[in-house]
Amino acid sequence: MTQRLRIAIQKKGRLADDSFAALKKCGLSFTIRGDGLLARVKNMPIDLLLVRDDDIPSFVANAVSDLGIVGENVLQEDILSAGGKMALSIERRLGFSKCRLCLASAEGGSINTPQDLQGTKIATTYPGILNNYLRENAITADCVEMKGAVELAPRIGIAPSICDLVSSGATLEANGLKAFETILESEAVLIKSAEVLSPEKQDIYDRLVSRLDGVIRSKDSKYIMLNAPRSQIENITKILPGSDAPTIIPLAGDDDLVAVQAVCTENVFWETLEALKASGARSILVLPIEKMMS
Ligand code: PRT
Ligand code: ZN
Repeated sequence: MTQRLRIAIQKKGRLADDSFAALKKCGLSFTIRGDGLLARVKNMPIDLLLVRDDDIPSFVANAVSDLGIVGENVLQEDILSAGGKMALSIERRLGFSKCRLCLASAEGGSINTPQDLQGTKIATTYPGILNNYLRENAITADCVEMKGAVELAPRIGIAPSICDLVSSGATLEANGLKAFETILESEAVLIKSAEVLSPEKQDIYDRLVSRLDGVIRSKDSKYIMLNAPRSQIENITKILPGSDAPTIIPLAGDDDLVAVQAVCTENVFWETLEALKASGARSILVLPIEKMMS
């Protein structure tokens, strides 16, 4: 029987949709049904284990699943509560589900810097990361562990400050709180069990990761096409963000103008187009790139 690579992903929540989308962009075809714990990928020997995000690191460390997609915040917390080590490795940073684990306190209150935390209480769902931070910064404070709704802690008198995830900042603002320190910048990561994969699974893994690299790289990449005076090629190449040597094509019936085409691996902003135009570029087109393989 063919061996199937198993990837643990969040079933429902803030990580789930982006994880599904990333895998679909890698060409995996699957359907997620109601209560299923396992989704079978139809066109590759891969199964998706659909679980709560908190279970993903331990499933991977125990080789219940070969791979997992999880937020670094959950991963770091689990590693710290496991004594600093788990039998897994981070293979790729995936660039989605970005958020910050922050210290926050009442707007206009007396706690405005990490030093102000000395001798106070801090409410959090991340006691491992928080205690580690406090230790490293020689701050003595009491960590009050909560399972959720941490943003309510100051208002109901549990603790004057909190340590919680922030993305847009709207939740803090709605609760009269302000962030004054970031203790972890988090994004989704691909993790892999330390257990050695069978050659068959290794093969599937290599194919998947090479596709994933293409997806990650093409995310901010654009294909730029423009016409420019031949004398300006050097200037224009310098302006194109993160591009290798562009392709230069002569234009029929015109000795001065050339067509320039390049893959830009960094974001192309309006400012870039304005700078290109100021250097004599015309008919500038910016196209999305769907897939990349080097
Ligand atoms: O059910 P399960 O256990 O799987 O999910 P969960 O409820 O534990 O987690 P979920 O789905 O809420 O989040 C999954 C992961 O998404 C987190 O572990 C983070 O890695 C990532 N993520 C990204 C976030 C946020 N952004 C985020 N904003 N997780 C939580 N939040 C919460 C935060 O706790 C706070 O309550 O959103 C609120 C703040 O958001 P803003 O936009 O108002 O600042
Ligand atoms: Zn969770």
